[in-house]
Amino acid sequence: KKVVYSGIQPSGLLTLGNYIGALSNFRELQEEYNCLYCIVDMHAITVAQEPKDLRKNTLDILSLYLAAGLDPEKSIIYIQSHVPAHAELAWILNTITSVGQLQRMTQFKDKSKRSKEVLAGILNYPVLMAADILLYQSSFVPVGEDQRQHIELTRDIAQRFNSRYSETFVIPEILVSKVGAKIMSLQDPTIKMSKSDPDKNSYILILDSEDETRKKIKRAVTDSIGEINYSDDQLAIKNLIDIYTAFSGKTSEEVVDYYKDLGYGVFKEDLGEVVVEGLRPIRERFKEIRSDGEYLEKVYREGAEKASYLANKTLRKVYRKMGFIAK
Ligand code: AQP
Repeated sequence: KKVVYSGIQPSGLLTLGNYIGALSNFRELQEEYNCLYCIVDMHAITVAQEPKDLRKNTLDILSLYLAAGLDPEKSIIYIQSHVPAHAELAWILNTITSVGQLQRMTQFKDKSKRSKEVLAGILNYPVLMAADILLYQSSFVPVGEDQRQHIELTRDIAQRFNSRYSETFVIPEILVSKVGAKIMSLQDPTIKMSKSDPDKNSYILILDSEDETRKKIKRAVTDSIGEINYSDDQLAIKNLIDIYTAFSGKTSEEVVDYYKDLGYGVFKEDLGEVVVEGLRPIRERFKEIRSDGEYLEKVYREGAEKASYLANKTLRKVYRKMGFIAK
């Protein structure tokens, strides 16, 4: 079976964008592939984290993984910092990665623009991501469209290593969802929905209350055209249709056909219900799972053990090929 790898940062709770673009696809992949789903705490610290929040967020994301149907019997679910091989391989890959290429990454440019001081961790973020993926000989990486550039870089780094030291890494491919690979802000449809957006109305969190969810959808910006179309001239409506599609399984044509002349009010009202219904099972399971600390610990311990075994195998191979003396 081929390997699927993905991770989510425990940097604040997950948005509808994270859910539609990434998490909602994870469950199905478990049937066909050997999947590893990581909580990437070492990535999260590339922006300042309050230690107690990081601790809480990490267990929240783990619980959300489980609530969304990830099964520790089928997949390896673990916390990045529990497997030191990630940091070790990242160091190695840093030695074959060009600074210029890292500086051209859109995420680096955006994030460094927003911060007073540009830290090396933000620049090297994609190298750690490459290490995550390459350690497990992953073939597919289900992530949102915003991560495409980082996957390209991972491929470059892997190819560079392979050609210098002989075939070592599988060259991974991005796997983007058919709909909703990029969910946009509810307040500005030209930027992606992001949990670090200062405007809370711009995103819906998976763990928002049902009321909040409905309200945020009601408050979402639209336009003055007044007709429902799936078009780049109506980005806000297009985004809402994508969200509707992701939760209902209907196509965008079906949604447009049905709502075309019903007006934005009716559409938003129904969309609120579709999202609330869609998230309800996860929200309910989350509460149960999150309160069972013993179970969570069992899951992440076992996950770390399985992941370490695979990661160390690759790391030993890498060290040997580079000329390090085995101990
Ligand atoms: N708006 C989005 N639409 C579709 N997919 C998205 N993803 C993120 N935003 C969207 C996907 O979610 C996965 C996990 O993301 P992450 O937490 O590792 O990092 P992120 O992309 O930095 O998420 P945010 O919400 O934008 O966080 P901040 O605000 O901290 O930067 C990835 O697969 C990502 O593609």
